[in-house]
Amino acid sequence: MKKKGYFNCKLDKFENLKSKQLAILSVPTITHYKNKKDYCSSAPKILRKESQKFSKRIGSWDFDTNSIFLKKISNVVDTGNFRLSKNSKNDRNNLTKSIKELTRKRNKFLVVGGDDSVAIPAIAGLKPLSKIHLVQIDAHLDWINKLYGEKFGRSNVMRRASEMPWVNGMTQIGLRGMGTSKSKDFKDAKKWGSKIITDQKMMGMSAKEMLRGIPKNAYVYLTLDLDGLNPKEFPAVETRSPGGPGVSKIVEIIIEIGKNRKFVGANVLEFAPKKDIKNLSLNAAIRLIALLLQVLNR
Ligand SMILES: [Mn+2]
Repeated sequence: MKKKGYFNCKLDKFENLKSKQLAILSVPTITHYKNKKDYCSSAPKILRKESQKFSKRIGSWDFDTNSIFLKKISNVVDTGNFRLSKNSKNDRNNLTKSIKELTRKRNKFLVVGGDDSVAIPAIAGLKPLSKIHLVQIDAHLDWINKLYGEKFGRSNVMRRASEMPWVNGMTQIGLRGMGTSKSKDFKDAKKWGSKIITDQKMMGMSAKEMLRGIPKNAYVYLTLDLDGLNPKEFPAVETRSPGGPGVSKIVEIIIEIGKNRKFVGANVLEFAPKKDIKNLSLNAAIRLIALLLQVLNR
């Protein structure tokens, strides 16, 4: 039997992508902190396999988008598993090159990870679009300059993004509790102009209010760290942060990004399969990936 991709979409080589097709890239990891264990590089394969069970639902009614579920799946191409070398700098460059090629040709894309470090080379690849607004959903600020001697790890994401001239703005949603960020990191983020919507602030806010202020002409990229979700709905993360938005709130935000905006791509990162409880997170991740495919593929 021929191998298939997410939701049984076509699985084909990156080189064979045609214009306007929506590409899925699976990236197990990129830049590991040397003192940390691997906890999510198996995620893309597990998610792909699970999503294939839902291919039976293609044609069902999707109540999130009020449309037929994955009606345009023929336009989606799974480009397989990103090949990693033993050198994270090489891997970053290769991923950035691939994403640059996509953005230059105006292909929309979804990156399935992998840990949050995957976001850095992905955002770097958005360069050809020149004006990008990032929407980050995360329990953490990720503005640390260097951690454990590394500048491209999962806690350095938004700091590195802020240094990219094509990143014009960012909205950071869901921050709470105490991460590893210091007050200087927070001050730098504010000074740079990041719009920070903490868990406390977002209570009672609609997605529309949260995203107000994103310039109408800007391209929007969503970087979703799944630990941004409430761990009672999404326990399968390395660092469980009590509180935070549930799946429904994330759905609302994704739908809102897709409205009247140039939504070019997204990444879904930090699913740590071994930490899951009764497939709660697996199911939630599948719903969010399906929604992103629906919204990006319009
Ligand atoms: Mn995080």
